[in-house]
Amino acid sequence: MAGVSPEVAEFMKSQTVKDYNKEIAQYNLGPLWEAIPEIMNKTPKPQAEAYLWSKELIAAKMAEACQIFTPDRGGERRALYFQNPGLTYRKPWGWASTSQTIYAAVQMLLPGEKAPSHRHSQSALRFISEGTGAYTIVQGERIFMEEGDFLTTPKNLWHGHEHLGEEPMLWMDALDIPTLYSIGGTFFEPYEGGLQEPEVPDNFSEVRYRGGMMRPVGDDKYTVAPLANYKWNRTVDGINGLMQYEPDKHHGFALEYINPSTGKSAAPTLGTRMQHLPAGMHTQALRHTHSTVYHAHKGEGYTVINGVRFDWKAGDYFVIPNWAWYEHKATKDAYLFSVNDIPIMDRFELEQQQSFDSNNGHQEVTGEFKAAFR
Ligand code: 1HN
Repeated sequence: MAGVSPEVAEFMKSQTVKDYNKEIAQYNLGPLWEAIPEIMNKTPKPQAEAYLWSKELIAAKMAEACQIFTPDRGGERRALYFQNPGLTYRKPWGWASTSQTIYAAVQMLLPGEKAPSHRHSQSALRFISEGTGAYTIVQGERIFMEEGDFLTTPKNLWHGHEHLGEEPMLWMDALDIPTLYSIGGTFFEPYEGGLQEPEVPDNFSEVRYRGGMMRPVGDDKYTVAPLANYKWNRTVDGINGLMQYEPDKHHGFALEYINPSTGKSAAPTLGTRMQHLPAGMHTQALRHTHSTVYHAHKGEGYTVINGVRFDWKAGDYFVIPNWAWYEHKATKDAYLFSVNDIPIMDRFELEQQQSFDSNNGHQEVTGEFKAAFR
C-alpha cells in the first residue's frame, strides 16, 4: 500500500483486519480501506478497454441472426450490440455496454420487415451504413433513411421502423443506456397497435429546417429534435467547406452534429461527429476524459490507442476508452462517424484533455490488435 509505513502495511494484511472485513460484510457494510485502490486512481483507469469489431464479423453474425430471427417473427429489433470485454463483469445481469457511458449496436432491417413502435427515456441515434428504402417513424413522422444519414430519436418519443425497399438495411444505433441504467432512470413503453401511423408529412422536419443555420420563426415547437435527419450530402458539403483551410492537428476535418434550435449537441447526453481524414493524414495523439465509439464509414487506416495499432476499414467499429492516448492515420480517404459522451462530461464539469507533445505527437507503436473474422 502506497504512502503508509511498513508496520501499517503489515497490519492491514493481518488476520484481525481480515476477520473484521468479513464480519461487517454480512451487514452490508464495506471497509473503505480495501476499496481505495480500486476507486481512487491518480488518473482515470476505465474498466472499458480499447476494442474493434470487424465488418466481416458483423456480416457473418448478422447473416446468422437473419436466419434465426426471421422477418415474420414480429419481435424486437434485430440488433447486435458491442459488449466491451472489460465490462463483462456485468454479464451475470446479461448486459455489458460498449464504453462506460455508451451503448452501440448494429441493427439490420430486412425488406418488408417492421419494428414496432415504442418509447423510452433513453436518447437514441442512428447512422446509416448500408441500404435505402426504410423509414423510421418518430412521433408520427416518417423519416426515410439513406447511406451516410445521421438521425436522432429523442427520449420519450414514439419510434418504430419499416423497410419498404429491396435490400437489407444496416445501421448503427447509439444510446445513453449505460447512464440511464446506472442512475436507475429507465422508462419504457410499447406502442398499442404495433407500428405508429404517419401523422405529419414524410421527412417533415428535414424540409422545415432545410436552411440548416436557420430555424422557423413563430412556430419552432419541434426544438427537441428539429432536424430529425442530417443528410449525407449536406454533411459532405460541410466537410468540403472545412477542407478549404488547414485541418485540425488532432481531428483532421471534423464536424459536430448540432441541434439547430439550440446550438447544442444533437442529443442531450451524446455527442456525434463526422470526421474526414484524407489519405496520408496522420493526426497527433490526444487523450481526454470522455470515451468514443467509432464507425468507419468509408476508407481505410489505423488508430493507435495506448500504443496498440487498430487497423480499420469501412464497416468496422471500435471503441476508445476514457483517458487513452489515440491518434489516427488514414491510408485511404476516410470518413469516421463517432459518438462520444462529452455532453455528460461537460454537464458535470469533468471534461479534460491533454495533447501528446513529444515525438511530433506520435506514440511508439508497441503492439497490434487482432480482430476476429478479419
Ligand atoms: C431501440 O429503441 C432501438 O428503436 C434500437 O431501433 C436499440 C436498444 C435498447 C433500447 C431501445 C430502435 C435499442 C432500443
